[in-house]
Amino acid sequence: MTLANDAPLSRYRTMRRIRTFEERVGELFLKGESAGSMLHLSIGEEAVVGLTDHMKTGDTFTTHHRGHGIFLARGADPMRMLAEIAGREAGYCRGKGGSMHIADRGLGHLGANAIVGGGIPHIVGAGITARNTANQAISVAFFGDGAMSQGILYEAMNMAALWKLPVVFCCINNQYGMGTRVDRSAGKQAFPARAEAFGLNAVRADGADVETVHNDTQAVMEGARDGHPGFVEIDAYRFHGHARMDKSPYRTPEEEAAGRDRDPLIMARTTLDDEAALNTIDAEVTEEMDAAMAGAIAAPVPATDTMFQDVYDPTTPAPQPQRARLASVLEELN
Ligand SMILES: Cc1ncc(C[n+]2csc(CCOP(=O)(O)OP(=O)(O)O)c2C)c(N)n1
Ligand SMILES: [Mg+2]
Repeated sequence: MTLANDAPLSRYRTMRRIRTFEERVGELFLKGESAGSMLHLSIGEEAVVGLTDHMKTGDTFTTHHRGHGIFLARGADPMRMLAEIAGREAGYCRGKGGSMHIADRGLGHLGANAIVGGGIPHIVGAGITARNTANQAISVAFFGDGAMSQGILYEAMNMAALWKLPVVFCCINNQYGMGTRVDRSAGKQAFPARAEAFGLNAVRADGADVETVHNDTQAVMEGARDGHPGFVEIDAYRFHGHARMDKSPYRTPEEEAAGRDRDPLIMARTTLDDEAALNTIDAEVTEEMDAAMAGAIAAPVPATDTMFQDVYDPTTPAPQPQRARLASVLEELN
């Protein structure tokens, strides 16, 4: 294998890890092992790896509610992620954050956020820190097309441009915000032009092809490191429903088939054209994710007397009404 081919193959592996991980998340729910049903799968959006491959150790990021794949691409341990989603003590937030509030400062993950657009302003703060400490880090906010209609995005882009912050706003446009197609929520879909109007470098990349995403986002990512904030739109398709319970009755089978035809994994397989190497990667990833799944399911849940730890700031008064209520429920059960 040539060196030049290593990076695309490694990007394929990361995309395969995301795809298989998300399939296991779905299985976790079916087995009744997930903590809740609001699980948002990023299947179809794996080509974001083309952008995350421009990030380095020390860079920070925030994600929206559909951020499992991004965190995996930034080095997350799939067992600890599945444990978090399953509400186990071994999870990244000791099982108390779950899929939509996962965070890990060590890996630069400043937090997933269930509020549409909620994680966007945080990167302005992270960008100020990076600029003031001159640590060469960039901060990236990942969000969906739904956040393109949130006012906070425009305040954040303006401040980033004004203060020349090393940040990138990355919109993963999967064509839907819950059941609303993007052309019914955006007056005009020229999203990069909106960012350019604020003074950002901006680009739209084809999310069906991870190598195109990688090439087309390079200048914006490098520009951000030099203090010129950027905006990237990755054009993708949400393969499944909004969350586990959504069967997408608002989409036609024809539309879904056409959307799933733009599969970044199939595109990468075709481009790489190395059946044996790709099949080996697939088998290794299956083994890795099966082990992660088994480890997460076997992990213990947090002890009930730690229920409020990590949830409330230790300096705030204890939440007595909830504690008392919980104690009485537990007493009844015992
Ligand atoms: C401020 C706010 N409004 C509404 C919701 C309910 N909500 C949850 S996800 C979602 C759709 C988000 O769509 P998008 O930003 O495109 O992300 P996607 O789910 O497609 O990844 C909505 C409206 C919310 N969580 N926050
Ligand atoms: Mg969307």
